[in-house]
Amino acid sequence: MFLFKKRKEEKKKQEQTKQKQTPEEKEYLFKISLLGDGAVGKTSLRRRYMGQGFTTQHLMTIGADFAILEKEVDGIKVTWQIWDLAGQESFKNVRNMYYRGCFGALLVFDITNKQSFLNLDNWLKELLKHNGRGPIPLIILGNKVDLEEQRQVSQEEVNQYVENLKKRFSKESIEIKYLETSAKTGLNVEEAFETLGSAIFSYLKAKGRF
Ligand code: G3D
Ligand code: MG
Repeated sequence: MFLFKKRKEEKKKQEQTKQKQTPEEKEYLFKISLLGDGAVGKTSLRRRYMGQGFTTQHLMTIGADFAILEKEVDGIKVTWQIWDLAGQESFKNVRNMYYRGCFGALLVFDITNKQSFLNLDNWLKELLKHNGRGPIPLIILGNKVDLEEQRQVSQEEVNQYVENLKKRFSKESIEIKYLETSAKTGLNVEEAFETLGSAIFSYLKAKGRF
């Protein structure tokens, strides 16, 4: 009886300290997913961002990789859990685990491949269906901008798409942004993840979970 009471008191104390922690002292775990057709550059972007010193686990049964790394966002320590499809972009049986609980997503298309842009909506639909959290921050990435001369998707049409999404989710406290990247040259790759990280913090603040 006494032990039970003591444990309860300890737990209460722990919870109180947790509440008193400032954002700088708390530890954040951000699960995010890279979405988009095969060959748009998801894995390359992830590798480019992570550089050296990360661990990737391949989950063979679900056809996905996930990597864990620590990087600061807005001066706050964040443990990122970055999910990436392992070459099986149609993976009907595993999407639950892939999407469930994500705090944000990078929706990637290839600017030299129009169809990969048109398919973004399907990826988004999937995410919303299986995420279990409702709309979450989204960064749209037009990748392979180093191949500008082969461009098939204009910035105007992407901006239009983004504006429509913003209207669609105007009642939600989520940010949606568009960036053009190159996993080859590294252009905007850090920015893409950092922008998503900041957007996730804003989302958590709006939900009172910061
Ligand atoms: P995926 O994970 O979305 O399937 P990958 O895509 O990262 O495997 O990339 C598919 C191919 O596109 C790879 O070429 C990769 O090198 C290339 N790629 C990825 N990002 C860029 C980019 O920004 N610019 C250019 N020029 N190529 C890119 P290979 O030949 O290895 O299949
Ligand atoms: Mg890949």
